[in-house]
Amino acid sequence: MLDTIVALATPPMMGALAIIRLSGPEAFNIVTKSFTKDLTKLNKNAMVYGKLFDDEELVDEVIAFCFKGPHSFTGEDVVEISCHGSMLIANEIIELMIKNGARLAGRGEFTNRAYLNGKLDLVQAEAVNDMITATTKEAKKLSLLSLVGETSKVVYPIRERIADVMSLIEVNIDYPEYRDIEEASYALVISEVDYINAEIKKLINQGRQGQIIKEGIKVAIVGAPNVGKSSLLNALLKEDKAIVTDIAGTTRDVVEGEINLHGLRLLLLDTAGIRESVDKIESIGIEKTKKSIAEADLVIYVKDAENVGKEDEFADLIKDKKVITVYNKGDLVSKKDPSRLYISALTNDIGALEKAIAKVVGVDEESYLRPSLNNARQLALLRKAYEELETAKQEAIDEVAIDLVSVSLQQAFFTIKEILGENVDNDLSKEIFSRFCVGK
Ligand SMILES: Nc1nc2c(ncn2[C@@H]2O[C@H](COP(=O)(O)OP(=O)(O)OP(=O)(O)O)[C@@H](O)[C@H]2O)c(=O)[nH]1
Ligand SMILES: [Mg+2]
Repeated sequence: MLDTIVALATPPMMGALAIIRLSGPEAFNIVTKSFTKDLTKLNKNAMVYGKLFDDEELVDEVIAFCFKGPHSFTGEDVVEISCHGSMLIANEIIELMIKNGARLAGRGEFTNRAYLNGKLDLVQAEAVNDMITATTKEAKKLSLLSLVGETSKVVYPIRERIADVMSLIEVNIDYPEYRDIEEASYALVISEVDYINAEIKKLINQGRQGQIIKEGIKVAIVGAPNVGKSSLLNALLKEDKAIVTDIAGTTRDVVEGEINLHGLRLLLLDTAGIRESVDKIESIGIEKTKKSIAEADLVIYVKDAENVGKEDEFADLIKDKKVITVYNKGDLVSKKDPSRLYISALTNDIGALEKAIAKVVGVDEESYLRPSLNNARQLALLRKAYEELETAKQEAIDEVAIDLVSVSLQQAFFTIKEILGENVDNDLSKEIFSRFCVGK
C-alpha cells in the first residue's frame, strides 16, 4: 500500500494563511494524533475546526478540510490543514506530521497519485502543471480546458475509430467463413486510415498553435550594423532597454525582452549587427547572433530603408527560418516601394510589423478557445500514431497478411492511448470485443 505524504500546498512565504496537504491511507489518523478532534471516524467530506498540539505544546489553531477517498483530488484520504500563514508554523506542522508517520512528498506526487488512482488522465495531470506555470491569460485558459478534460475528449473519437477497424479485422481472422468481410478489410483499412490521419493532422496543427500560445516564440532581430535593430527592440518593448547610438557595432551581447502581443508571448532577441569585424568583442557578438538565429522561431530581418545594401548577406544564415523583412527608418524616405514593409523604430511606427508577426505566426482567434494537445509529449505521440497508421495503410495497399496490418493498427491504438496515459495492456481485448455484434 502507498504511504501517506505531506507537503506545503501554498507558496513558502508569509501570508494570511498557509495550507499543508496530506494524502494517503493514514492521513486522517496522522492528523488526529496531534489534533483536538478525532478525524478517523469521518466517512464523508468535512471541515473541522480544532487545535494542533505537539505533545503538550499548542502549535496552532487550524481548520482541517477532510476529503474521504475516493472523493478527493488524489482519490485517497486527503486532509488540508489551513493554518496561520507563517513559515515557522507551517514547518512545525509539517515536522509534526512527519513525526506522526507521514513522508515529505516529492515533486508532483499528489498529482501523480491522482493520475494513478484514475482521477485524472495524463493530459489532465500535465495540465495541472501548465496551469500553475502559465504566464498569460490565454495560456491559462488553454490549460484549464485540458484540466477539466476537454482536451482528452479530442482523442476519444480517434481511439474509437481505430478500435472499430481493428475489431472488424478481428472478426475476419476469427471467422474466416465471412468472405465478404475479408475482402472488405483492405479497402476499409485504406479509407479509414485516410480519414483518421486527416483528423490527426488537424490535431497536430491545432496542437502546434496551442504550443505557441502556451510557450510563446523566440524572435531574433537581425540585420547589418546601425539599421535600427536595438531601436526596434525598444519600440516593441515600449521601454529603453538596449543601448542605441549612431555608432555601428553598438550592440555586442544579445539583449532579451519579452512582450505580450495580443496574447502571444514573444521572447525578443536583439543581436549584434553582422559584418566583417576585427574587433574581438564584436566578433564574439556576431557569433552570438548566429546562435540566436539558430534558436529563433521567427527572424525579423531589419534593413535600412534609405540604404538597402547588399541583398543576400544574410541569405545563408536565415534560409531555413520564417523571416519577416522590414525596412526601418521609413520616416526618412518619401518614395516608398509598395511591396516593402516600412517601419520607423524612431517614431514608434511599427504597427504594420506587429500585424505581420501575428499573421506569420498564424495563430487564429479560435486557437485561444479550442482544446489542443499542445505539449511536446502529446505532439510526439500524435506524430507517431500518424506514422503507424500510414504503415498499416501501406500494408493494406500491398495486401500483406491481414493480421500484420492489424498489428500496425494496434500499435497506433496503443500510441493514442498513451497520450491519455491509459493502461494499454488490460483493456484492449475488452474494448475490441465489446464492439462485436456477430451474434449467436
Ligand atoms: N530616422 C530614423 N533613425 C533611426 C530609426 N531607427 C533607428 N535610428 C537611428 O539609427 C541609429 C542606429 O540605431 P540602433 O538601434 O543602435 O541600430 P542597431 O541596428 O541596433 O545597430 P548595432 O547595434 O550597431 O548593430 C541610431 O542613431 C538611431 O537613432 C528610424 O526608424 N528612423
Ligand atoms: Mg544594436
